Amino acid sequence: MLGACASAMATPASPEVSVSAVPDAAPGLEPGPVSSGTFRAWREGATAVTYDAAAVPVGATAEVSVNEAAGSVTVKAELAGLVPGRKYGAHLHNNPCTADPAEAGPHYQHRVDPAAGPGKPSVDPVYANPANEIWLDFTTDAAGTAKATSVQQWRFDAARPPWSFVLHAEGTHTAHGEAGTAGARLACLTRDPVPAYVNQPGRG
Ligand SMILES: [Cu+2]
Repeated sequence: MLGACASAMATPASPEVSVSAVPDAAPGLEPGPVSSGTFRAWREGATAVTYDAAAVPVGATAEVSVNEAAGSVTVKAELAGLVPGRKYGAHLHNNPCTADPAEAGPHYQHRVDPAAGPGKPSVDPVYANPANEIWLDFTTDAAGTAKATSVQQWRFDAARPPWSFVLHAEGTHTAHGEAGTAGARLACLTRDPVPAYVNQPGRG
């Protein structure tokens, strides 16, 4: 299944690279608690883009909500307009969406895999697992809708919050050497930004 990793392999997976890319994309902003969008082909400024309209049709929708509490985070995704009865992989990734699916970067990791780096995604199940990353894999119902939830006993690092929700062609793999990979990147939703002080009262 290593061929399925192709897009991830091309990703700048270094945390340093990803973090430095975010302030340019959204100066003074951080991802807000609820983000939604309608998938379209890429256009400048798009926040919901489909890279494969056969698998994520134009007009399909996604909403992602992030609820951070003391010592925990709950992420919920709701989707509609997808291919009925189809399995998709889905995760939160580090960077906002662009015209290039790879630019969403690697998965957000609570404990960052020290072996990962540019062109070298984290495929070690010690780090690439659904307790250390936000996996939201789902199978659509007969109407093409789905819901998924991930609950973690940790919070996002405010210095490097996950900026995107990416849909993949396959369910997420778990074996060593391919853990976290899920085939081609089909679509991407950038989380809606809010001023950084909104969620940090001490800075307001
Ligand atoms: Cu992913």
